[in-house]
Amino acid sequence: MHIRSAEFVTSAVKPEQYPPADLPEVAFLGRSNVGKSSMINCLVQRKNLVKTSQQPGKTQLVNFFAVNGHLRLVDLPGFGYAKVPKAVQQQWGPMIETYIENRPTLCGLFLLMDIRREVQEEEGRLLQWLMDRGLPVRLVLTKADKFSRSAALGRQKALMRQTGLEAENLVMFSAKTHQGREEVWSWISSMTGVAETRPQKEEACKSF
Ligand SMILES: Nc1nc2c(ncn2[C@@H]2O[C@H](COP(=O)(O)OP(=O)(O)O)[C@@H](O)[C@H]2O)c(=O)[nH]1
Ligand SMILES: [Mg+2]
Repeated sequence: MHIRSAEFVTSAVKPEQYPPADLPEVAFLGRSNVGKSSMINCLVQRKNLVKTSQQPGKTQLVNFFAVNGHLRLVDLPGFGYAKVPKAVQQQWGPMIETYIENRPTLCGLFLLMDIRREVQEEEGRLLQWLMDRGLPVRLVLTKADKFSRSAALGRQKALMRQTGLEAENLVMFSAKTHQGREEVWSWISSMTGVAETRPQKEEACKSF
């Protein structure tokens, strides 16, 4: 995907604060520290559009980013970080659930999992719940650069067994090497119906 523009739109905790439902959206979710913000930055080729953190559990809002003025990427709050106070943790489930159940423009979801970890019970339940909603869901195995290619393929097979997903519903991703970037964009295009938009001749000339 050729990125002509990528911008932060808004942060929300409840539907009244969401942007107007006028563009197709795809959402990213997963445990804190799994690499959601890094993945979005990699997709839009920006270092810091989304703040990444060594300190997990910072993103507690639904964050909307517009790409090329045609679609939005939605960074959902990370779950499962024990150091965050219980009261805050308890808001996350409903925040995610409210967005997923009430957003008419939501076209598909990416559930991120660290390729080095086993599927946790909460991830298994979440995956089932998402699939029960009939939304397209893809599993992204993040930080694939932590393994050699053959070890990563071994992990992919193990995670397919654990989740019952087929190979075409999984992708290995690395924000570091950009592995999986094109594949994820082609999924986003087919989920949203927003095809690759090439720069206009005029725009292409501007860079000279
Ligand atoms: N090696 C490696 N580290 C990554 C990758 N993606 C994220 N990280 C690191 O994992 C940590 C958490 O990343 P972040 O994107 O903030 O995760 P989030 O909490 O899910 O948004 C940061 O220290 C990142 O630098 C990746 O593809 N490869
Ligand atoms: Mg984040």
